[in-house]
Amino acid sequence: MEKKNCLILALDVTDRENALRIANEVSEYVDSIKVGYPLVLGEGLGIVKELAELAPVIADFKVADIPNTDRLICEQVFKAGADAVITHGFTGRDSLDSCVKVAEEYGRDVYVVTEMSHPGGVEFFRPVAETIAQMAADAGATGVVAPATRPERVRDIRKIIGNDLHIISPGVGAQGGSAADVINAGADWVIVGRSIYNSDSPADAAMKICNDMKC
Ligand code: FNU
Repeated sequence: MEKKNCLILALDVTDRENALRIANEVSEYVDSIKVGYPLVLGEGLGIVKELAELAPVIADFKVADIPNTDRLICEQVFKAGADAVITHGFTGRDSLDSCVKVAEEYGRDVYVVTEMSHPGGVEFFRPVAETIAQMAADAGATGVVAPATRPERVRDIRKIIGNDLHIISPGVGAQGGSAADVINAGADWVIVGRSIYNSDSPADAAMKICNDMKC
């Protein structure tokens, strides 16, 4: 993904019409559009191809299965036109290797969740976040997902992965995080959903976040 605005749209609406309207309105401000279960379960995987005409698509399926199933999932995701996939890391190195291998075959990207951004994200992830980040680096992942709600954790994770891996960071706005703070802490991109797609003017909301970050 090319870095222009440091902003990724989390497009968690559930219908095609709204999805395409919002994506069109904000496309000049975002470097990528992240889709997940809400939209894909609502409209089918075909929506990925339509959105990919506007911006590279990150498929946030938090892939977390045995290596063979992970391989099958990643193949479907990349065949559908996604530029990147988000996987979990707690399933272990063999599962992650499987995703990275498919991504390499297709020339696509893999981001690995380290510690999640919501309050419950500290319960199980906190003690293993650094280990998962190190594994992501060792496995040759493109980058990691780390919480904008805890910029200090983004700083910790940056120390582990160095500058070769990217950090994409959700939790800005609706979850309480600040885009500028987490970019200053070492994130490459912020991922923003509700603050943009629930706004009366998604384009203005996206532009304001870009201006705040001065990325
Ligand atoms: P918004 N997301 C997240 N925290 O919020 N993929 C994580 O730790 C993580 C994520 C996603 O709060 C979440 O599913 F790994 O409305 C949603 O799509 O701005 C988006 O990031 C945040 O949406």
